[in-house]
Amino acid sequence: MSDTTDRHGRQAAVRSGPRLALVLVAAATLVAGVSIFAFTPTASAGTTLGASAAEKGRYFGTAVAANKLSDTTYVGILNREFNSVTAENEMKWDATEPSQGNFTYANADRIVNSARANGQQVRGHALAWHSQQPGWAQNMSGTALRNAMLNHVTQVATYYRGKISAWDVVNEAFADGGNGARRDSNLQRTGNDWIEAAFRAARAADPGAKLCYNDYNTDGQNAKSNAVYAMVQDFKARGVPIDCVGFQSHFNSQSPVPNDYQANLQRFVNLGVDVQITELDIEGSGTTQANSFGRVVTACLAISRCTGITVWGIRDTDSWRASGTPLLFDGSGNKKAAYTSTLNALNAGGNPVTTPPTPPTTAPPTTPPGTPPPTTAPPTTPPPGGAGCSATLSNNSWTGGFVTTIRVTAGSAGTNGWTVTVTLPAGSAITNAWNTTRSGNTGSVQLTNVAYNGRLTAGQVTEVGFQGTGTAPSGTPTCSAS
Ligand code: G2I
Repeated sequence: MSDTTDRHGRQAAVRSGPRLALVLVAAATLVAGVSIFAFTPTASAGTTLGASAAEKGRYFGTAVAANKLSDTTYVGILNREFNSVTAENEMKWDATEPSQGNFTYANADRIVNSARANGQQVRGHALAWHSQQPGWAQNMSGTALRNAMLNHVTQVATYYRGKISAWDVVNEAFADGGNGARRDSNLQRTGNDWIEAAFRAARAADPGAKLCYNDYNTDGQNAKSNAVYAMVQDFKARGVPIDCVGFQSHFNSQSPVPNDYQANLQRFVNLGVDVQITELDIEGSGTTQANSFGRVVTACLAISRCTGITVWGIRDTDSWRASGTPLLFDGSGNKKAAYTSTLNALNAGGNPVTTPPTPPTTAPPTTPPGTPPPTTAPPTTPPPGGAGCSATLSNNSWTGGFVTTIRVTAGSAGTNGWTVTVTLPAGSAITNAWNTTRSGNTGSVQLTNVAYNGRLTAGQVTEVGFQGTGTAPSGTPTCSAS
């Protein structure tokens, strides 16, 4: 993530010089009452959306459709203006697991590979959602559906591990209307804890990705956003892994930008999560539309943990509601007034991002570069595990299920390979595992290294994990090295 930010930030600084004065004047004119002297002394004005956002430590992204990556106008704007992308449909359940257990990533990979080649980060959208489920999942219920959903979350997040800045782990799980209830769906009918189970599975699969809850009609304070707020508050209190809340921000004349938009974002930040604008589009045209985009961007930039903005498409004709002309570029790819107000608001705003680092990853400790190999005799106290290896386990549990992380530590001789034995309580079963090959799924289960994590140097640590139904294992697993 920071690579992207740095890269675009530096590009911005280089590119912006000759046009700086012009853009500053434009910004000052648009944002009445905001003095240009409010800029920090080193700030320069970005000339693209991504570069300008990067100067404030943020990203500016767009939804991308894989079948448009051969459209040169589309790709030209994409790679000039944006430093984050979201797959519009290609990472959804129906696209990635069309039949149960068969995962297809070709279209999503086209988007991810394009993004990586162009220094753009990728938001993952969406792991668990009532809509755009494959037919086989639509017809499932109960434990079978719960396990299928958790397996889906685990498989997709594992496949893209290390490539996703933030996942929409759960999308649109609350009902519209006045009572703040959960949306009825096959997933909801598997039990109210399906959302936290999905978040736990996502964290175990990709510990480096920020994990977001994402929804619409939550952009101001109302019964629905109050219900999401209460869920996030509860998750934070109970240690359920959640890092961010996405506000889709689909606006039109019936559903305009709420007056308390910024206040609503801020109250979520006050719970200890980042906020992101995830699917911004605003139907309309001309100055009215431009002002609305400016308000949204200004609100985000005023909030130190509003980490980025994604618009839901590039040209009006790319939009899921094209007739509302809700985007920043017209059908020919020309910049609209809404583009100019968005860029000006990015250049004029606000507070730099201050957000805690992403959750710790499980990379093994590395020896600092240049450290000479030890010349003294081997230590008399061998590392944990002696010449073999040792293992510990930790659990994230919920009613009826768990995710277990196993830490394997090599002993003083290092390992060429290892096997950990864990005993599951009666009635418990492993549904899937990662970074390991397992024998069996109940009772005494052996977990063996895979190709890339068998060779460990003395004291080196690697982590593997599994997910299961029933009660989590406890105690200390045994470890044998080869
Ligand atoms: O509906 C707007 C967005 C609301 N929030 C979640 C987003 O995931 C959602 O995106 C839209 C896509 O922009 C549309 O492109 O989700 C729609 C489906 O709920 C997408 O539409 C679907 C069409 O309904 C399908 O007929 C079509 O096969 O796109 C599919 C792929 O082009």
